[in-house]
This record gives sequence, structure tokens and C-alpha cells, in this order.
Amino acid sequence: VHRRDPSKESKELTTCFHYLNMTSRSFAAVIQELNPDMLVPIALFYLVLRGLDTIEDDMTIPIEKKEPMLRDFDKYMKTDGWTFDGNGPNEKDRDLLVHFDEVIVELKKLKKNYYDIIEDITIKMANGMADYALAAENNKGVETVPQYEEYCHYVAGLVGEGLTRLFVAGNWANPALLERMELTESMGQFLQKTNIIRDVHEDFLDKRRFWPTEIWSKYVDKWEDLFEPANRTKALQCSSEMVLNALKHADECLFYMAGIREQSVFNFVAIPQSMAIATIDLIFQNPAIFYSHIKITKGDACQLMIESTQNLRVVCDTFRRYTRRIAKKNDPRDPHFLEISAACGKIEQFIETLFPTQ
Ligand code: PS7
Ligand code: MN
Ligand code: MN
Ligand code: MN
Ligand code: MN
Ligand code: MN
Repeated sequence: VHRRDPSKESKELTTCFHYLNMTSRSFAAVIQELNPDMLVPIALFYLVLRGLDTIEDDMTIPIEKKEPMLRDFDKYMKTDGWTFDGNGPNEKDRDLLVHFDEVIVELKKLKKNYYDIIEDITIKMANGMADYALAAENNKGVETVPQYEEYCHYVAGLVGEGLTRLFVAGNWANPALLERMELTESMGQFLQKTNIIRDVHEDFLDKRRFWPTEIWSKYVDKWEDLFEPANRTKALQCSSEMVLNALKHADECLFYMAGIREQSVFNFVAIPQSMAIATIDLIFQNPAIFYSHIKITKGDACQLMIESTQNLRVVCDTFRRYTRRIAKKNDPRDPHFLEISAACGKIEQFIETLFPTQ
């Protein structure tokens, strides 16, 4: 195992790692365990997107200012000395933008092929975020399931694309993954959809909505009604349909991981996916998502870390265990009972084809 040596780093790079540790929910540790050749490019990729997302999430920036800021973010990331002192959804994220000039110094030292991938993904994500922020302001927002999936593509599918391009550039992943971009897309969609289902109440308090009208309108007349205790049964049925929609990505995530050739990259991609299937299990049939912020326990997170840093067989065992827990909780009175049962069956079957149990 390789360790960073801060005494051999520039002061700006040390600052970058400081903000990586401050801002990342679960990514900081796995990024720092990456192979040294991947470590800095991926840490900087993370910080650029974390900075961009801080602007997207800052609901105190009026849309007239937010939209152009998002669309110009790729210019800021190459402007010497650029910083931004906004409100930030929390203090750590705000601090990252206050010290963004130091991220810019390090970005300029990247190999051109790495910088170009990061820049390309940033441009596409930022414009997608701007489109959806503008639509939300005009009371349109996410209406159909294809729009929901398009938003998830902008904020997570594209991250997967950039990462897969970086992995292949370094020969850490099978180049065949580039010809199967739907597998990469599933990796991002599965993480983002899990985040959107879990954060529904937090986003509601921020006056943001990512659940598509096409789905929630089958259960309640108005979006706010989903959070009324009197409507809990309908709300849970609605969340089951959201879970069903997310579960369809699980088998492709496992297939993607079969294309990773290097242990530290495998750990980096597998840990968030295992956390996601465990989070889906926590969310499923759980009314608490409509009134509080729920998270898997520290103990479960520790176990998932251990299980996700070995090999695909162990990760498949994890997925099977959580899939069975989901299937067990499935309620025959739920309108999507049969489809959820089939989706769980499909995941188990896929694992069986990868690792037959004689
Ligand atoms: C470059 C490591 C591995 C093929 C900062 C990792 C928002 C779920 O929606 O703030 O604001 O509530 O909780 C990470 C695919 C992205 C997708 C994305 C960049 C996996 C900014 C993570 C992470 C692709 C855009 C959670 C997507 O943030 O969300 C690097 C392969 C950042 C990955 C956003 C969401 C991350 C997320 P929200 P959060
Ligand atoms: Mn965010
Ligand atoms: Mn966001
Ligand atoms: Mn500074
Ligand atoms: Mn969220
Ligand atoms: Mn949250």
C-alpha cells in the first residue's frame, strides 16, 4: 500500500487533500487508497465536481446568477485566482470554493489527456445542471421518467463516463467497457437514484424535487401531500415504485465491476455500489424517508467496506444478501409487489450466472 507524503507535496496539493477529507461523504478514504498514478487526477476530478455541485445545491443563489455560473464553471476552473464566497449547503463545501484557487493551481499541473477528460465532463454536467435548475424555477422540473434519468445522467452517469475513460487511459480497466457505456451509465444511475430516493425529505425542505411527476402523481394530487402523515400508505407505494426503478440497474453494476483490473480501482468503484444496495434496503418500505434523514449504520458501513475490498464474488454475496432482505420486506398489497419480486429474482439469477452454486 502506498501512502501520500505531504512533505513532498506542494502546499496547494496538501490543501486539495484537506478539502477532499472535509467535503467527501465516503469518497475521501477510497480515493486516497488509489494507485498513486490515479490518486491526484481523481481527487481533483472529485473536487471540481464537488465545487460545481455546491453551486447547484446553494438555494440562496438566485437563478439569474446560478444559471450563468454553472454554464461558466469550466472557465472558472482555468482562471488563476478564481474563488467564490457563497453560502454553500454547508460550511465545508463553502470553504472549498473559498480556496478553489488552490485546486486550480493543481489542475494546471495535470497531464493534458487527464485534464481534457475532466473538463469535458464538467462542461456537460454543468450545462445539464443549469437546464434542470432553470426548469425547476419555471415550475417544470422533472416530469417524466426519461427526464428523471436524463438528470441522473448529467450528475452521475457522466461522472462514471469520465472515471471509466480515466481507468482505461491508465489500463486499470478493460477497454471493452468503453464499448458498453450502458454499464457505466448504470453505475452512476444506481448511486444517484439511491441518493434521490433517500434525500426526498431534505430536498423537499430545500424546495427541490427530483422524483418525476409521472410517478408521484399516481399516488397523491400534490407533491406536498407525499409528506402528510395521513398519506403514508400512498407515499410508501410511491417510494416502492422509485425503488423498483432503481433496482433495474443492479445487475449491470455487477457486470461493470467484472471489467476492473486493478484492486484499488475495484475497491473505489465497489464500495459506493455496496453502500447503495444497503441503502436501498434501508429505504424500502421505510416511512422515515418522508420525515427524516436516514443513513446506514457505521457498523454496516464498516462491514460493507471489508466486503467490497476483496473481489467480485464477495460483492455479489453482499448484493444477494441485501436483495433477499428487500424481497422479504416486499408487501403483497403493494401495487408493484410482482415487479419488485421479479426484479429481485433477476438480480439473484444474474449472480447465479456469474458464480454458479453448482
Ligand atoms: C469524481 C470520484 C465508478 C463508473 C461530487 C461516483 C451531485 C451520487 O444529488 O451531494 O447533490 O444530493 O450527495 C466523484 C460510476 C459529483 C457518481 C453526484 C464525483 C460512479 C457531483 C457519484 C462526485 C459515478 C455531482 C453524491 C454521483 O453527491 O448528491 C468522483 C463509476 C460528485 C459516481 C453529483 C452525486 C454524488 C453522486 P446530490 P451528493
Ligand atoms: Mn449535493
Ligand atoms: Mn446537487
Ligand atoms: Mn487558501
Ligand atoms: Mn441528494
Ligand atoms: Mn443528504
